[in-house]
Amino acid sequence: MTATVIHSVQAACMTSADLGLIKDAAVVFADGVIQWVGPSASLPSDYAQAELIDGHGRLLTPALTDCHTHLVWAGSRAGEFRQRLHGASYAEIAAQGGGILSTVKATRAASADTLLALSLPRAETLMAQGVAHIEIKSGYGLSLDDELKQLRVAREIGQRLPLKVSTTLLAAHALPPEFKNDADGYIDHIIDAILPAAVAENLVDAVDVFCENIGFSREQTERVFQAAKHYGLPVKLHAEQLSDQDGAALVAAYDGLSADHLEYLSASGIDSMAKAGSVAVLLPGAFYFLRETKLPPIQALRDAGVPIAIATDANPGSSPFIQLPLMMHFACSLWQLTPEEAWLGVTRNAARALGDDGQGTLAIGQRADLALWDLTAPEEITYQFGGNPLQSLWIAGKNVSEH
Ligand code: DI6
Ligand code: FE
Repeated sequence: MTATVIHSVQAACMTSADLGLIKDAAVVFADGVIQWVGPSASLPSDYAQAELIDGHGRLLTPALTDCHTHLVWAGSRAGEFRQRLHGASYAEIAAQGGGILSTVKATRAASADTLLALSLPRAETLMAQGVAHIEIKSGYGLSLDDELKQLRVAREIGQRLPLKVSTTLLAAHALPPEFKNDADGYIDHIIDAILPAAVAENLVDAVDVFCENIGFSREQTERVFQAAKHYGLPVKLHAEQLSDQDGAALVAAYDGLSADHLEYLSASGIDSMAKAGSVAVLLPGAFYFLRETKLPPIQALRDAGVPIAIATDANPGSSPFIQLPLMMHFACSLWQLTPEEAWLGVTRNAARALGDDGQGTLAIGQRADLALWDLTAPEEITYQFGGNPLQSLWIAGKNVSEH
């Protein structure tokens, strides 16, 4: 086994709240796994034969994880952006058959090949920013064939690119026209047809629901969670984005990996999440783009010790951003997350939100997903806007920068 040593770096190990910084560090990996981390001066002599990479004092971190995206879609909603700037609300546009359903129409009309051609560059864009692991949700198909089509494209992205893709079935994202006025009937269809077929093809790593006054009720959400549990699949939830439906407590009761959005999260919801160990996935892109004013309860989440992750929510309607470092900047500038919290939010806590516990840290035994940045301090990435400081990216020990 040939080991690789990246030395003379400032390493942010993400092993503690202060990021576990080591000033002049070396990181050793072999066979795709981290073998050693510590001060360059203490590097064991066993690695004398290793391939050496001089980091020239730059910042080395775990590669990033984008733990909440809707990356596979067709069509554009720029017209709705314009409508909103002329005074219509997101909920009004949805009620008129626009919103999510307009993307459903375009996604249904697109072939799998077309969807792949549209989505692959989005995943490559994230990789170019230092992202090694992304979650991709379905939810723009809303029929058996179209949900499977979206999930197959998501899996295909993971095969075409070196990055890791976790798939999430979000068939309960909106009510399809075929089930107008019959939300319970659609939930039956998800449970009886869509979920079993997706599981049979190994297309599902987790199950999600849009629990909202313009989405699905708590009772309907729970029925989907029961079905997920039957298959041994972990759950997560779009919760408390536009109103408080007590969804976070529900997903916590099912040992959910995460509750996502959370602007309207209550104190009791926070308490349930803390007890269950569910991650709070915050999505500042949607908050910003929908021009929301209600902030997620960040101080209360901190006080309760709920791990906070940050993701793009990349989608054409509420967060048309394929830019994870920008979300770190938004989280800091709009919500006063600290740069340390933003970093943990796209590394260790984001991995945990996908059930990939321990990943997103520079620690022995973890997958060697590493990012080398042309930066001298971690806070620089949360402060600047534009440009791309990524110098090199390794995924499972393979340098993929030239991909
Ligand atoms: N919440 C969101 O922010 C996205 N889905 C959801 O449940 C929006 C999706 C869209 O508008 O297309
Ligand atoms: Fe979302």
